[in-house]
Amino acid sequence: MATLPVPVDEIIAKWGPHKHYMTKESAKARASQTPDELVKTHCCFCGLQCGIKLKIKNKKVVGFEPWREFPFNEGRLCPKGVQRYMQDNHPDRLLQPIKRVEGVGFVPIEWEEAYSTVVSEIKRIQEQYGRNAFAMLSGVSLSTEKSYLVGKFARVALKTANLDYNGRLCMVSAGAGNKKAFGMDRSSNSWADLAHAEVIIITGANISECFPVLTYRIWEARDNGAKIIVIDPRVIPLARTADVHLPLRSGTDTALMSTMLKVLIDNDWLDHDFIDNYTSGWEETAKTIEHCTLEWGEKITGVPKELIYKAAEMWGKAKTSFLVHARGIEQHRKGVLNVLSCINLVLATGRIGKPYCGYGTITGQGNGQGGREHGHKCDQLPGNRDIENPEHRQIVADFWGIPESELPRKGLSAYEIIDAINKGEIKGLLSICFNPIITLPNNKYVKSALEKLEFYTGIDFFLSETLRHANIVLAGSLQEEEEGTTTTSEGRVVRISGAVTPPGKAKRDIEILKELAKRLGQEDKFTYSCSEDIFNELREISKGSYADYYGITYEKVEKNMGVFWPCPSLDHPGTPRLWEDRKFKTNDGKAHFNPTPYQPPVEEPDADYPVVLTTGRVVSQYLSGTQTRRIGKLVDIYPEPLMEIHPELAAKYGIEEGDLVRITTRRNSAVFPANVVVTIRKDSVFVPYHWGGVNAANQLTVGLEGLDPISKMPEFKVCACKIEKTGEKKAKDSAEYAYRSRDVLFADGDTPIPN
Ligand SMILES: Nc1nc2c(c(=O)[nH]1)N[C@H]1C(S)=C(S)[C@@H](COP(=O)(O)OP(=O)(O)OC[C@H]3O[C@@H](n4cnc5c(=O)[nH]c(N)nc54)[C@H](O)[C@@H]3O)O[C@H]1N2
Ligand SMILES: Nc1nc2c(c(=O)[nH]1)N[C@H]1C(S)=C(S)[C@@H](COP(=O)(O)OP(=O)(O)OC[C@H]3O[C@@H](n4cnc5c(=O)[nH]c(N)nc54)[C@H](O)[C@@H]3O)O[C@H]1N2
Ligand code: SF4
Ligand SMILES: [Mo]
Repeated sequence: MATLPVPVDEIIAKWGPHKHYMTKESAKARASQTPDELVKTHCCFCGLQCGIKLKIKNKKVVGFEPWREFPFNEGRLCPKGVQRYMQDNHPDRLLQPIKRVEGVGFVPIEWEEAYSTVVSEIKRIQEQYGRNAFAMLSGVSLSTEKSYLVGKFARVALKTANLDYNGRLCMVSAGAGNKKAFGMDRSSNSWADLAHAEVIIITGANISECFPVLTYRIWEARDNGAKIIVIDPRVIPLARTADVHLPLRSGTDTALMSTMLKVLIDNDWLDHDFIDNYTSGWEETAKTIEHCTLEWGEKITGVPKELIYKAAEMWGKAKTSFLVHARGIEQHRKGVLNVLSCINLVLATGRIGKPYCGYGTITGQGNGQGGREHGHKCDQLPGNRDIENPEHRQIVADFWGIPESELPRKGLSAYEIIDAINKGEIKGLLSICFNPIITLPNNKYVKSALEKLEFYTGIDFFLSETLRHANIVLAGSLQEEEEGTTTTSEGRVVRISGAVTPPGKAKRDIEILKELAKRLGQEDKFTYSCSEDIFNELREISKGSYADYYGITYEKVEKNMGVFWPCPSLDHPGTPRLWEDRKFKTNDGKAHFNPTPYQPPVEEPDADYPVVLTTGRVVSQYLSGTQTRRIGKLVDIYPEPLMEIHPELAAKYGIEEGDLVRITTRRNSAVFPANVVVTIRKDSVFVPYHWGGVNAANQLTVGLEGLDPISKMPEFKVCACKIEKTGEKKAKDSAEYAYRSRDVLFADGDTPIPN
């Protein structure tokens, strides 16, 4: 279904330029108000989940104060954390449900009409095409309670197998790697250990921009004498002060890690005791890298062999070390192999499960950790249980009061759901906390899927670009409008406070899901009176599982400012450092080495598409930008997507700063202003992906063929492109441009409607 056309100029005439929304002055005026109350909670953005105090005045969030006692961030916040409160009371907030009326636009409706239409459409589609023809997409900006509830709602009320979540774009390669190697999916240590490690490898993680508050732990480590190794095709801010920076070509991480491991073997910088007693698979893995000489590594990765050797020597000779990575190595067709190649390096030197020794992926979204444990993945049940395991199925079915045979089996992953919609196999969709038209790769395919749906509804507090395609949008709640918990990237369960109530007629997400479940005939399975009831159910259900929350209660979390899972009993203190007992959760109780043969990316540069395109983030914008592109001050920092390009590559194409450049891949073309910087490889360009429509980086990225065969994660980090100057220059007022472009969907002319 196409979105309804309203010219952009009309929108601007009605809503004004973006500064109309939240000016610096109004922000200042708000911040200076004396609050009635300060509520301790956590940032709604990245996985670090910094502690913050929200200022409440007249039952509204009007500002923030640092929460200095919270042990991770000790009051520190990044630009997004500082500005997040401006989403509250934002004029774009959805204040009641809206429905699409062809030829008119979206019109406000009452909840009764919204609920009854949604439920009758769900029933119609499932009766006509089968239960699995109605799918659900979810997200892990949601609290753990909401994530758990979504999993139960989809399986028990919707009775569909086709539920998946946005962690499919984010956490799943690391999750699958962790499970293969350790039998459990959590980073091994709290960040406190990082500050005392002798050597730190940071690969594919732009910590300064994406996890800004973690930077101070790295600085602390450096003050303590640590050597820092950064692996990234760009000279990211941390690389500028690193001891070694390995500027590898995107998509070559296993080659780099295997070459480093070979150096460790050749120099016998190995922990034989650990390898012999606590691991399996070493001989086989070591054999597969015999050919990975420094010369081979240099050829594949483009990193000088001396640098690879230097990094391996630093790592090899250290007594304590920490390796962290994020999406730079994970968002690849071989993301799981990349993760395993990092784990091999850690295991070979036995530096895990000891003080100041650790390994971990830095979770992305606010609840990237908690949300990936409790069952809204297509192959997972709560407690990180396996939906195809008969024993696991029985435990969960018994808790939910349904026969095991009625519990749906493994469904399609996020992008496969889009594919199935395009193929006509899925006809209806309910989304919550996901904006796939901006964030899934080759997004033309996402748009065509949305146009094919017979019925689409979603729950959000803003009208996202994806929801502009919906039939009905249900006005939901911000993080601070509902009690709950999240689990930080360290594995620490923390409390989210319901500081305020949703504005207007908007409702809490949990209330919406409960009401839909009731109308689908399952009221007795969703009788929670508060978020804590949901948490208590998931505590019980997770008992004895791979993600054991049983011993964690709201009271304990509040008292201790967080509890690390696993926490199997009420008197258990929680587990900040994993594996001290060397008892891994794999079938043989050992940590597993895995062979990680080098495979090239789906697209290598060639004569037609000679340049490597990689995508990622900037500090002031968050994910699809639905939230951060509405906060004027964050827009001012970085108003529109720019294409980073090295001066030498730019010169080859006659490109100068501010020139508009057309990037073309095998899927599509898009135009971005050039940002000529020396901080990127000479064969690559980088574009951040937080914008929609003509500015979406995901017009260009590799779709279905780039999915990792194990994790189904897309290959966002590498594809082949060609670049050319358009002959035009960047718009003068980029803030105005940013506002306009926010509302232009696709180059083919269709435009959205205002809220
Ligand atoms: N400001 C901001 N912070 C965020 C977010 C946000 O949107 N904005 N999102 C949050 C979320 S959900 C996530 S997942 C995280 C993401 O956090 P990160 O993964 O740190 O962020 P990215 O920018 O996606 O990618 C990281 C780096 O990978 C590098 N890279 C590209 N290709 C390769 C490769 O092949 N190998 C290696 N080794 N590196 C490569 C890029 O140059 C980039 O610097 O950030 C979280 N924090
Ligand atoms: N090219 C490229 N694409 C990428 C990436 C990349 O590096 N490059 N990174 C990928 C990664 S790591 C990620 S995590 C994804 C993110 O992709 P998405 O999850 O699609 O992005 P979000 O902006 O988080 O979209 C979430 C939506 O949920 C809403 N929302 C937030 N909190 C709540 C809540 O509590 N309740 C409700 N009801 N709604 C809520 C927001 O308003 C927003 O509209 O993008 C991926 N896409
Ligand atoms: S570092 Fe992450 S959690 Fe902390 S304030 Fe910034 S966005 Fe929020
Ligand atoms: Mo993410």
